[in-house]
Amino acid sequence: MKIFGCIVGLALLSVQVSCLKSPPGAETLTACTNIAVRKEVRSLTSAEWSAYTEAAKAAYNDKWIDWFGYLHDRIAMPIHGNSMFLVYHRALTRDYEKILRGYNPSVSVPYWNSMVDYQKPDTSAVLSNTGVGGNGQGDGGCVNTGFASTWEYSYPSKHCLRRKYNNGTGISSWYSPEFVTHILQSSVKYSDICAGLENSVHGVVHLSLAGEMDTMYSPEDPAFWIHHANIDRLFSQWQAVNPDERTYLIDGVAPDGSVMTLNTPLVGGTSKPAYTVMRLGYGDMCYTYDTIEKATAGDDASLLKRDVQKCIPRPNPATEAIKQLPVHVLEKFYPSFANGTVNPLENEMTSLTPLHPIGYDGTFVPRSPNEELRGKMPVPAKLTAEWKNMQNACEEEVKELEDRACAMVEALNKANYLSPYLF
Ligand SMILES: [Cu+2]
Repeated sequence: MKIFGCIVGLALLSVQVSCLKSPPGAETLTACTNIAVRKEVRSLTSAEWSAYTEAAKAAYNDKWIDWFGYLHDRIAMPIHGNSMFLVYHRALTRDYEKILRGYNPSVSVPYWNSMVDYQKPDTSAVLSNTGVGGNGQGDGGCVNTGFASTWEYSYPSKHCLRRKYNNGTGISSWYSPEFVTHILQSSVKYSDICAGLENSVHGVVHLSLAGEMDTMYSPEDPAFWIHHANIDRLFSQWQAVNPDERTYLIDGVAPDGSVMTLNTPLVGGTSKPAYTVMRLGYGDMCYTYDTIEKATAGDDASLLKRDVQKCIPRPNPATEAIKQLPVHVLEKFYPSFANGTVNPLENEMTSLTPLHPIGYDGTFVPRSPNEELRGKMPVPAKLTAEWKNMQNACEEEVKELEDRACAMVEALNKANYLSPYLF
């Protein structure tokens, strides 16, 4: 009888058995005794942020950043445009985190929730002097702000840290929390969430920051790691919505064109099979995310703080707004909101306090059609031909996703939905 990984619980008169489907080999992965919690980069204390940047600087001085740029470049083809993408980048980000923890064991890689910056990414505090720095300057396009402003790399040849925003001094719109919520709720298979994230948030942030970020040695930009921690967070949340089914769910195409399985070896200097990185908190994957902790601790993510005057929980205006969309829009884009089964983990409308909260008393007032104060949701930037080529992306898959993003924005604007993340 196989009881490993099963949680046996009594529910009323019936016995409910919830069983994680773990593959052969996974039983050798031991539970971590210490689990690091990755937090949003803006929610770190200044001491936590400076510990992180000091560890990153030490890794830079020891040429680790050059190494990661070289490694990622050398294996660029097998790790993008197929089902290796999420699992490989999870392993890579964890390897980087372990290097940093060698300098300071208290450090974790923070994640950058770039979705909340989607309307005007260049104004994000993350891209400022107190964060990872901003746009490159002058002919060389060297970044002269942020903690890596003096960094120089030797791979592929001697150069500074470069960025070149895709709109000159600005950056075109990114993917919104609304769209990522859609991806989280509508992805059924591993290959859905893998391609959905790779070709939306992942690609657009990379190519619009440009400089190092639209090359295959992009790990040389410190933005790479906090961006990939965010992609991994979304993958982890999607898994955690239904751990029994999704922890070890994998499908799609492997780098060699065969079917991706849990035993497909991760590429890039390791022959470890994919199953070794599927379950957070086990084996080498000794970390989690603050959003997962909050959701599983029973914090009702649909509620923000208490209303101080009335002493009652205050509904999250972001979630309230989206729930009031017409039923046909909900059914098309937000199946879990439509059928009332939403799990906080598949609702990105709650992971960070909206920049511009509305309806604090809990009543949501839709924007009137002629209200000029707030803009309509912008359509996210599209992947460029060069990017798709470099990433080995499936043209039809990308087009389907971008059309869906466009249709979602149109439907929400038509319903006079007011995104709390718009200026
Ligand atoms: Cu990559």
